[in-house]
Amino acid sequence: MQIRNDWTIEEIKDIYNTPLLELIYKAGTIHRQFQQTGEVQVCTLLSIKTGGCPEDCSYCPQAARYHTNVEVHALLQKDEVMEAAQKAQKAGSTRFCMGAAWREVRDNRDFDRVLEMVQGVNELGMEVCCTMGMLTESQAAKLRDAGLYAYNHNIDTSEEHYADVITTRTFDDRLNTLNNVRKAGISVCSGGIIGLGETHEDRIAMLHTLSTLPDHPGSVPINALVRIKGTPLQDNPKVDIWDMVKMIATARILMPRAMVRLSAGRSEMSISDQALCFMAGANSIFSGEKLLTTPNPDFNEDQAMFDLLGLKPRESFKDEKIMVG
Ligand code: SAM
Ligand code: DTB
Ligand code: SF4
Repeated sequence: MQIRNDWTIEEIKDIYNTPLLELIYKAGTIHRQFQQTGEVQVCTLLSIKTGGCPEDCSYCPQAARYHTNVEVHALLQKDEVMEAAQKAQKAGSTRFCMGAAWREVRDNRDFDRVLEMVQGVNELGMEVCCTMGMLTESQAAKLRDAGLYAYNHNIDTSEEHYADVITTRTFDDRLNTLNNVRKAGISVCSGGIIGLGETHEDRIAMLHTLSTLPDHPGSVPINALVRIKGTPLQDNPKVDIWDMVKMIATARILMPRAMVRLSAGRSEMSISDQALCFMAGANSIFSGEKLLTTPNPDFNEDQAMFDLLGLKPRESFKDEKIMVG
């Protein structure tokens, strides 16, 4: 099977609507062809600048305009970040992702400090990722030069549903940043959230956008909405595990080489729920007691799950090692 960037909506709809067990089997088969089975990438998040964000993303606890329990915190110091990265690395994590509640990156002293953090974490031998909002081409180049491996920037939902979820920026703004990241030679990490009130067509359209980008993202996080008190989406229904499985399996079939990440929502999932996601082609998780601001399974819990399911953590920079060796 070839890697394709020309998927049509109709083709994706057919895959998405395949009877579920058949879909899991197909995705599992592709997973075996393109990925090392039994291997899961372990990533850890740290919120380096928390809350007070000017955007209105209706799912987000960090938007200043909603009254959530998130405590606002200015940009951390480099040594605090290094301590967290070292702790994550000791626990077996190979990718460290720093999140900032910014609309966009600005060329100021905070950005200079982030560049130093990127350099420091890269020197530990971890894959460094950032998620900080919109980026220009020259900012992306500076991050790359500092050692940034990946940049996370989710498209979140379909283009059509986007304005129902966020009004302070557009879907095109998102694509533009992804383009800047790609042009700088940084690995693109982009996915979305389910449970935002979207239809199945919206989910299919979101996967269409991701799988028809000039290059498939290196990683595709699939998040289940974490319902946060005080946000407009606080009373949305809990995401059904079968919907997560369907999204993961479809993403795996469309983008065979991507790391498909079972992202937010794991603390509300059983081990068997998560096992289904791994069978459907997920091969990456966030581990550590916190995502950005909400609880997540800690390293020990995940180690126990890995032992039970016979999974092992993926080593860092594996793609590069394959290319060289
Ligand atoms: N401010 C930057 C941005 O929006 O790109 C970076 C941080 S933002 C918190 C990163 C991503 O986290 C969002 O794009 C969204 O996909 C995800 N996210 C935020 N709140 C969430 C929630 N309550 N449930 C699931 N995912 C969430
Ligand atoms: C992604 O796709 N999900 C992560 C990470 N990339 C930045 C964030 C999830 C946030 C969940 C809510 C919170 O903890 O604040
Ligand atoms: Fe701000 Fe990002 Fe949260 Fe949107 S998702 S409110 S941009 S921190």
